[in-house]
Amino acid sequence: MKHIHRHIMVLSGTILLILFVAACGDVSESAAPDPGSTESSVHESSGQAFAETDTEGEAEDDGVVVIEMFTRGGAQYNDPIGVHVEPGTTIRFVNRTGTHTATAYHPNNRNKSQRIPDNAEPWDSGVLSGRNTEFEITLTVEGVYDYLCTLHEAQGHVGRIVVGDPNVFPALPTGNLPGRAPDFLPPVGEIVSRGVVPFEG
Ligand SMILES: [Cu+2]
Repeated sequence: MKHIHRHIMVLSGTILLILFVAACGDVSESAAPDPGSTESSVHESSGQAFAETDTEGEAEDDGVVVIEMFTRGGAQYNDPIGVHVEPGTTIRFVNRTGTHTATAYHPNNRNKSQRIPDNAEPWDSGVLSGRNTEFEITLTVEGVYDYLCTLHEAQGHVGRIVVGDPNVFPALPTGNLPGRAPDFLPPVGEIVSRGVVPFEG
């Protein structure tokens, strides 16, 4: 019994250490983006400490919302697949497995049809191939944003972000999207009521 107790003590010490390291990694990570504009940047995360954090779309301490990108079980997807955030929120795409992009539906990006608010800056992460490679955007214009992975759009690797009031720029019909893309954009009502819509396959 005594032995088990000691084991638990050691274990919780280890967990505390991991949490501490993760927290420190976070602080150094969060060079705050200019809240007044839509900005993009790509940078490599420093590594293993970050891998311990799994935020599943919930806001971190610094208010950043994390969307993870996966190739797993023959599927390519983001988790969460839908989020509702306040204007000015920074979204951090983190590539966990496989090779992906996070790309706004916009004519600037491979002549895709526009599916983000009129005054919003389109973004394109470019190819994220390293594990834990990150890309951040800060979204200030209210409305519904649809984005895709340029490598796996037809397989349904797409996502939706609702910023503030969805009625400012409502969701567009999905009928013209290729392949399985329409199947993986959650309804705006579900995103707003749940806040975060996890990927469910
Ligand atoms: Cu992809």
